[in-house]
Amino acid sequence: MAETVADFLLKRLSRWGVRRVFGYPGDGINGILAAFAKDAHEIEFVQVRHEEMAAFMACAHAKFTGEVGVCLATSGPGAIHLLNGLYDAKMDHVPVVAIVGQAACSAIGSDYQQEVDLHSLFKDVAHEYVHDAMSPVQVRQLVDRAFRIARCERSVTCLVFPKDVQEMDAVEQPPHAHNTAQSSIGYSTPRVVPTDADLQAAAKIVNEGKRLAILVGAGARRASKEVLQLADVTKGGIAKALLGRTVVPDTLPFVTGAIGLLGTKPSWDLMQTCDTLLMIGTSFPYSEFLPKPGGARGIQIDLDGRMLGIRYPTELNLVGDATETLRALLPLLERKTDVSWRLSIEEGVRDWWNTVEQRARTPARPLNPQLVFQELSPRLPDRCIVTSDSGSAANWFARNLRMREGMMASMSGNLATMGCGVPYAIAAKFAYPDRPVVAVVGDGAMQMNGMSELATIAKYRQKWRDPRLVVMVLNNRDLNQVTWEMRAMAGSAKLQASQDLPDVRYSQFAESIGLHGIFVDSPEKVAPAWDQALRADRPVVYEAYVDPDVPPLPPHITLEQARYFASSILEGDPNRGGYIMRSIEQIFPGVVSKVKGGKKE
Ligand SMILES: Cc1ncc(C[n+]2csc(CCOP(=O)(O)OP(=O)(O)O)c2C)c(N)n1
Ligand SMILES: [Mg+2]
Repeated sequence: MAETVADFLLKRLSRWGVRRVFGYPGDGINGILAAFAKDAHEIEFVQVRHEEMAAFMACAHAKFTGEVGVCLATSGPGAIHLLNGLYDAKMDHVPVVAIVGQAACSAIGSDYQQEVDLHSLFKDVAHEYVHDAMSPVQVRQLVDRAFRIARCERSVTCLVFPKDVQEMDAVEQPPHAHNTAQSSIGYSTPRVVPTDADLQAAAKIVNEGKRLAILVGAGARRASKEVLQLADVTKGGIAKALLGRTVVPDTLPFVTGAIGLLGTKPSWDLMQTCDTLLMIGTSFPYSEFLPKPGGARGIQIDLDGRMLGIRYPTELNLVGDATETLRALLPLLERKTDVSWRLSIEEGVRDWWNTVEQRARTPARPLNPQLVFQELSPRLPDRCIVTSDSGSAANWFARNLRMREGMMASMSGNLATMGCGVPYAIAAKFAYPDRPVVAVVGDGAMQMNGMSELATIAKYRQKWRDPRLVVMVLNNRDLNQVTWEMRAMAGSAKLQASQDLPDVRYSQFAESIGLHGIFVDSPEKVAPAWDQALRADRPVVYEAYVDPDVPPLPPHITLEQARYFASSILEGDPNRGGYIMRSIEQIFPGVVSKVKGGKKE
């Protein structure tokens, strides 16, 4: 039988190094699935529960491996389902190629079954490259370009294969003739370094400063050594954007940890008191957590020139790879001998870890969510990979977990979408079957999609050499992060209609599909349950039945926000009183009584 376009497509993907495609079938891609059934390639088809999960997994694969992630969906509904996961990849700047089916060319334009205008659908998310395969001659260059553009733009590209084209005879080698493209395989990452003059200018600014704050993001993840050398020479402190959590370990005394709403107090202090800010590979969005404009001299380094100079009015914006640029910059820097700034950072960091510990040990009903993270932190296995969903878990992931050297961690950064925690963990397990993986996920996200992806874990778990995959669910019966955002930002009471969640027994569900389930509803069970989960011979759902009234407060909560909290709760919040009031009072003594006074209670 002649080789089909679909056969050739898989062969070409193999040539691009693809070993795994995350997808879901449908008759719009039957030709491609038929090619998977043959043995002519070495690509594994991973079946998910929902196409959005396939896109999340492709995104996570790219984040954890640096390779291009690939997802596959059928025409119409399947293609539509991919979108959110693809936006996650686009917004966090990782390469993903989406392959989708389409109605046959012979039917397109007739309002045919499942015929959706895929160009319009993908025109934004895959704007770098979205094309239809209209002829077998074209397929080679389409695949080559989709991969090369995804790699060099670190973005999403999309290939659309009409059904009839998938089954046509392949043309491996387009004729050497007019109207053809002669494409090839391969992409090598270039060395991108600013000019000498720019490096000199950067060195001058750093040398003239006395108090350097270094902020690193995902773009610095391969520059750990250089970032640490920079901190050593300058005696600066290092804060980390969420996606840069593993650039430098939290075990170092001058690493202030996460920044932003989910961040730490020492990161806040670092930014408020520095005189020089050096941002490396980060597009951390919240400017209010950076120094006041004019308060510090700023330099930014990013591989993507479009991301420069948009978060802080930086004096110098350098296009460059983090590692290469720092290597070129380091010899130009003067070694600082005054360590007073460094010592003050270290003191703040020490105090902060004590605060975190204390907050985690504060009793709550029935369990303080912070304790679950606090006990996990020292138990995180070496080389583990941690994924976090969006929700209150992200706060504790950012603040309570001390990441050590050799670990990896990720989440949906710029899109901050719910539902990524479990699919990211699955992709991590496929990419590194010999490494333990821990996902921290809210109950809302579990109900949204995490529970169904547990079935994917049950389906594939035997493939993974190290059986350890723990999905920790924060069962707080609430869309808690938003509940708190409403209280803190808008001064609104909790709206039960939108915020309350059904109480579901996730641990029992896990057991019912062949995984282990552990239910934890009191402080003394937390640590032994982690020991059990991290020793288990199969994936585990660790269900923590926690108190929704523990506030994930921003590190530098303002007086105004504290007043908002207090007044919203007095205005008739169903969870008023108890822990919430105590925690506000702890941070701002007197606020509650003042607000109460104003309300004549
Ligand atoms: C797809 C999507 N829908 C809605 C939101 C807004 N959102 C952010 S966090 C959150 C609450 C998450 O609830 P849950 O998963 O239960 O975690 P919790 O905060 O309760 O720990 C919501 C609704 C979002 N980020 N993504
Ligand atoms: Mg919840």
